[in-house]
Amino acid sequence: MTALIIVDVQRDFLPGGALPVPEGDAVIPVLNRIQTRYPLVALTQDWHPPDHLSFASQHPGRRPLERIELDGLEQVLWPDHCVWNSPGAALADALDTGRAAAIFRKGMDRRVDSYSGFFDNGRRRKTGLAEWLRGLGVTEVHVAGLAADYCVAYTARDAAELGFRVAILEDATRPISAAGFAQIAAELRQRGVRIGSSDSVRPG
Ligand code: VGL
Ligand code: ZN
Repeated sequence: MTALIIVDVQRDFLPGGALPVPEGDAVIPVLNRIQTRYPLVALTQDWHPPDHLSFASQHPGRRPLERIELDGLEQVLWPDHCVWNSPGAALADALDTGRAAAIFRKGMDRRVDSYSGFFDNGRRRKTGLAEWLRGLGVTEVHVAGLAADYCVAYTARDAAELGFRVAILEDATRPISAAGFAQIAAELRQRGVRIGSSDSVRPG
């Protein structure tokens, strides 16, 4: 069975939000249209405490997009975004969530960022997504949402490593940086991740 994983389609990642992904809102009509093709749809939601250490505001003198070392891991500093229970953390208003079987939240531990829907960036803790998918008989996942070069790419990479067949739906994702996505996409293809349009990559 193939599941659709919709990553972080939240207000803060849309134009006008705290960490806007260029054209981020363009993924929504595509996702609404293709969801009915999938027997199983899961969502992820970036969900940070207000003092999360990925926020530049927690590091005096630092600014968003600078890189630091955090607990032994390289960390990009972000503007404050997706603060739990804040309006910006809400799923996009226009996203049809009626068919979603579950929402996996991530990023709650202030000391470690969590791009992937499966693990935190240090791979110290699981979200339970892999076990949930396997328990339902899922062998293939199609990943889409925001942002292509961060949470979508990390989710696809981990899914491949966990043994799922994986595709990224190009027309249902947008990157923060196009160059960044091109680089990580090459790496993902080498790991067997397919990257194609939602019309060419169909659920198996
Ligand atoms: C994301 C940066 C920080 C994402 C989340 O959803 O891609 N990017 N937090
Ligand atoms: Zn985040």
